[in-house]
Amino acid sequence: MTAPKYRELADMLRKRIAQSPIGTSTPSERQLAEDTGVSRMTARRAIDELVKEGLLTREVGRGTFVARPTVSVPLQLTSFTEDMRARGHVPSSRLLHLGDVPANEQVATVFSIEVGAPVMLLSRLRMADGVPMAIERSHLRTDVFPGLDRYDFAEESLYRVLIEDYGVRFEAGEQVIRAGIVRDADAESLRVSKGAAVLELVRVSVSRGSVVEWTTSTYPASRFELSARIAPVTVQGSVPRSALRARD
Ligand code: 16G
Repeated sequence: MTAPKYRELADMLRKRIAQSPIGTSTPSERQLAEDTGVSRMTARRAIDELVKEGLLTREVGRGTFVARPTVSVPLQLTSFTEDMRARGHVPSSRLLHLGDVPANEQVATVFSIEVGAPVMLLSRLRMADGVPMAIERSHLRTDVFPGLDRYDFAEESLYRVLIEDYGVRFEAGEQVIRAGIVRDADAESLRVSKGAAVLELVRVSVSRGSVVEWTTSTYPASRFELSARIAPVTVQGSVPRSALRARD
């Protein structure tokens, strides 16, 4: 079965939007219908869909524009679930992978374990109100958190599980933010075109002096902004610098 016309049109527009700066004006329904040979109703549905996803914004009497980022990611040790709820969005996830992988050199250095030792890899597509927001790849110590694979992380918050079920007390974290290009394999899930710009947030978090989590979160750059609360606090962590710089 082929996708309805308005979906195809929305996909096409989504790709354009991914490459357009915030505030770029988009063609009107009439213009779009003329340009692409679809009915005005189809053009309207496609635009409606993108407005609903927060990619476009309608301004009465002015037109439709590439929206400002709808979600701002705070630079704090909070979870995706909390961040989204705090902003009035309903968080959800699609599980992409959950299982042990052998630690490569990078992972081994981050966790101070032997190369080849099993570590849990949890990969999820994170969504807000059903709209893809990020792909998160989390590495966790299998020996410190045995049985993590019994959880349904499509439903569960990783931080809730770690804190409540495994007694983790996050005491420090470090995060590096870098610009990148979306991996081909991630483009479709994130609903961006291949080659689109992304922001990668690499987080290492520490509990009781040990690194417990190493997560890379990949956000489409066109939809996000980052905000940091500036506080006069010095966090003393023991995070290996290489962990934050390397790519997984
Ligand atoms: C946030 C964290 C990520 C953590 C996840 C847990 C950033 C950049 N990253 O996305 O490191 O694994 O929350 O989310 O903020 P959860 O508890 O909702 O599963």
